[in-house]
Amino acid sequence: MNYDLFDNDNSGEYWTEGICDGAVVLRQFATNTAPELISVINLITQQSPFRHMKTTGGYTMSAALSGCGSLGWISDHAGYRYSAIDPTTGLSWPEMPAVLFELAQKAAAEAGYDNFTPDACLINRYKVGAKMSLHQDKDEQDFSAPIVSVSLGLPATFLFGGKQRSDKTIKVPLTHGDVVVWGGEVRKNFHGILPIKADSHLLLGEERINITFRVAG
Ligand code: MD3
Ligand code: FE
Repeated sequence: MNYDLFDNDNSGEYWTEGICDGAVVLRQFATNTAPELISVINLITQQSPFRHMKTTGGYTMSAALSGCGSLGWISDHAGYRYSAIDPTTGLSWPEMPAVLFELAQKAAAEAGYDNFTPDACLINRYKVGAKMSLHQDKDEQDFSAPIVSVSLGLPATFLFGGKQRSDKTIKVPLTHGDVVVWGGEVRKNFHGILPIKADSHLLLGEERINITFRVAG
């Protein structure tokens, strides 16, 4: 692991940890902007409310989903895909606020991806006990672009696996303000989130929110 101290232009300190080729954690990169992120998420979810999607196997996901940007991720009888229309409202997803877009673009640039231009921003809400089982993200069109993820609120244990479900996993703790850039070699690796432990966070209470930015279309 390599640790380096930096300062972003919001005068917040952050440090980087390389997980492996293609995956880097920017610890505390989003801490300073977190209050602003939370307020825009509140506006987004007034327009496109959190909902529990069904898996193709018929299970209801314990994490609730919303999103913004020109594309959002949906799941129904026909399977998983990106859609320009939010099926819950019948309308477009809310526009991606500049504070979200700019945070994602800056984080990607830190990891060596210039001009990252996400068209989908998925917002996952985990209450205590919610989890995300091991899966791959492969509904996007462009796998050369990285995924940028931002963790807010309660801490989580991220499970990071390999190309096959049965590959060994490592655990990566993610706390409020951490940003991870996943690209290249690991873009299609299996990953998941262990059940969120009971606790309370000063800004978000008994919740964890994860924001992921993708080039989906
Ligand atoms: C590694 N979300 O929305 S974000 C998802 O914390 C998802 O809500 C988790 O997995 C969460 O699909 C994890 C980190 C993440 C996202 C995508 C990845 C890690 C990834 C794709 C490939 C490898
Ligand atoms: Fe995922």
